[in-house]
Amino acid sequence: MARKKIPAIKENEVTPLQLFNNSRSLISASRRQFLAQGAGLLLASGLMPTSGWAGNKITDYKRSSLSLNETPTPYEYVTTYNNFYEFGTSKGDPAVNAHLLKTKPWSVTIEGEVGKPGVYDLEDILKRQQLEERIYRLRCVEAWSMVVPWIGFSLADLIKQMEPTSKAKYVEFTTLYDPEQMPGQKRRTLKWPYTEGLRIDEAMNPLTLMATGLYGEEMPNQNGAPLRLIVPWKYGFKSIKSIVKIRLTEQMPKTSWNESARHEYGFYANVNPSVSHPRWSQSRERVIGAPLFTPKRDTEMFNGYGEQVAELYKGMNLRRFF
Ligand SMILES: Nc1nc2c(c(=O)[nH]1)N[C@H]1C(S)=C(S)[C@@H](COP(=O)(O)O)O[C@H]1N2
Ligand SMILES: [Mo]
Repeated sequence: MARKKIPAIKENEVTPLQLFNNSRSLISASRRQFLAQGAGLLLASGLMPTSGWAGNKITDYKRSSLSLNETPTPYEYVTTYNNFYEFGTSKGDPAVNAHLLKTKPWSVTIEGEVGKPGVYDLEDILKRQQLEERIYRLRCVEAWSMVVPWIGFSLADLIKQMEPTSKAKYVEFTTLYDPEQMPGQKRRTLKWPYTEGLRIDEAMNPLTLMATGLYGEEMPNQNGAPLRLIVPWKYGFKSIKSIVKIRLTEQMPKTSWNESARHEYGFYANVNPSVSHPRWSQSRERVIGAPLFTPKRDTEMFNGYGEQVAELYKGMNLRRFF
């Protein structure tokens, strides 16, 4: 196979490539392995665009005591092994295609059972939030996981500012719908726009994060820029990306994955090693970016957050409400 040259890049696009070259967060073994495993082929072939990679540093954030004390998955894996069906269904597709998404300016509609509905500029929302870095494990329903230093703010703070009414029992989130920017939406892989939902007490839990960045930088598009949810005790699909609408409701909202296959993806989707997916076990998980031959990791109940969240599900049959 003929090898193409890496195209020349402009100065303002240089950050991600510098990351690869300087190996800021990498040991060379993991870099070699990354290249060997294919994501690097995208780079080598010049297919990896750089314009979708935010790269801008976030400076004003605190470190959170809620962080895991674990080494994060290398940046390359976090930003090239993604599920974001709006940009294609293969893991490498979002890193290649998500540069099509325009994330500035960005507005978020806040509506439903709130005292302060409206269409807000994300910039204005962010002025009122305290950003924190939280190292959380993302455990995908497909039985793999990664550890990511996310940056974001507590969803609870935003909800309080929205002044929920007494009828607010659930929160519904919606991703942007724009097939020109999100070409995966031209295919009916899921019902678009992608939607997700939480019960209000889950949304108000201090662990629940609205993320705007990772690894000290603004969120790369493929990871859900400019605003995504992270619910660390639930399977990854609950962590909806590129959010344009937050609606507080009295009824349980519909969710894209539940609608597409309700026997496989429940509304709760709590990480639970003892409740199998109909087509595979959930007892263990493949650690993305780990050295070759690393054994799978035992999946933990609630992804390890039982102490903080088990109370939310007291008396519920988690086999039935999966
Ligand atoms: N809008 C949208 N959000 C989404 C998805 C998606 O396809 N579309 N995939 C979900 C799934 S299945 C996972 S595992 C996580 C992946 O997040 P990451 O790419 O940052 O690892 O995003 C979730 N959020
Ligand atoms: Mo997932």
